[in-house]
Amino acid sequence: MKSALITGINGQDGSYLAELLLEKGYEVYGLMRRKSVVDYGNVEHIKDKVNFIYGDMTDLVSLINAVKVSKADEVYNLAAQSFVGTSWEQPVATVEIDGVGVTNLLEAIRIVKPSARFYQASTSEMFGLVQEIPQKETTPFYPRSPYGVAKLYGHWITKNYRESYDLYACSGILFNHESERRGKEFVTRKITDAVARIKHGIQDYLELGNMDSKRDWGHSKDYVKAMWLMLQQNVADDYVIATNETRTVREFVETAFAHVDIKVKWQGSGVDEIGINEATGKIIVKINPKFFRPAEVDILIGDPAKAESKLGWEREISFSQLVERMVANDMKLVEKEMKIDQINLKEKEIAIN
Ligand code: NAP
Ligand code: G4F
Repeated sequence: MKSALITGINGQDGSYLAELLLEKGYEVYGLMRRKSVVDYGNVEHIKDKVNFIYGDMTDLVSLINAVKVSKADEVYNLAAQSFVGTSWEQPVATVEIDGVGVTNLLEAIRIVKPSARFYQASTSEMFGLVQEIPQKETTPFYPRSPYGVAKLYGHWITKNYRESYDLYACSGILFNHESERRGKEFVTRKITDAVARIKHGIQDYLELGNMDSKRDWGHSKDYVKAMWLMLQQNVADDYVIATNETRTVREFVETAFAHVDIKVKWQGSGVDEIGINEATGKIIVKINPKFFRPAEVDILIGDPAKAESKLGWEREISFSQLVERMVANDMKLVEKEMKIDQINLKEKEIAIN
């Protein structure tokens, strides 16, 4: 039985990867940060099948321990301060986790088990101010956020350890991938959650920043398969994982509302742009400048040709299916929340009477 260590196991990708590796018969170990209230996040449903190890990417000792305890054949480094917006508010923490943290983990592997295969979660955010369209493995990098800069360090240190110490170390340059498990601060989940609340009449409108920025959006479940494939090759290499399609945030908004039969009509421009429910005339989308970033990545579109030909990777979930799944999931969650609120209200009324 192979053993795998996943950092960031309770995040979006960590949870899908853990499910995939368990299906394949791996012994799965997950590195998790200690919290004041125990919270398994996205792996609550499989917590009895995973071996958890407490640790932190900024603590080398804890990583040495994790590699020792897990005796991992494969190490997937998915842990990160992954929200681009926060990286301007916490630039130092971001580089310590997303940059130096990668060196810590590579050192732990080099010291304890150099035969372990290593996956680094690199990102299309490293392309930033894009130098080529579409972006591929050879496209020059130009990061536009402290997050992008920190991840670029993680990317290069992975390559450097591969070349310096002959470690089997790969970077997957993954473009945006979302899911029903995506954090609600990311634009896609923020939109699908708001769509469900607006449809159910418990939220009036959705506030967004730059709706013109374009992203190449896939589903996390498809992308974790690529991570696994990268560690099953004869030679370690880096790969772009993307859909080769790009859409604006505005198009995502329109598609999400369309899944609950609401047609959005746009009026105005810039910060005065609004989205109106065509059927009711109500404003359902507004711009709030606080969601604009100090520097923006205007367009991302990746070319996954190398991964398709060398790894045999292909995505299965289309853009429309991705949005449909996210909206359907949030509709269910909001309905559940409303039912609980009703029960609580009834119980309060009974107690008062
Ligand atoms: P996510 O949901 O935010 O998960 C990040 C995970 O990292 C969480 O489990 C978090 O744990 C953990 N973590 C944060 N700081 C840590 C620390 N100091 N020590 C140990 N663990 C720590 O992110 P995701 O979407 O699954 O992404 C997975 C990886 O892929 C990240 O490295 C991200 O930067 C990268 N990536 C993501 C995308 C995308 O579109 N999703 C694209 C390209 C690359 P807590 O619960 O304790 O916070
Ligand atoms: O959903 P986002 O926050 O994702 P972003 O910045 O593209 O980063 C994600 O993808 C990267 C891969 O390229 C990952 F490495 C990273 O970890 C993360 O998973 O924002 C997407 C776009 C941006 O252009 C942002 O300015 O949406 C725009 N946007 C417009 N209004 C908004 C909002 N983003 C957020 N989060 N919230 C808004 O209200």
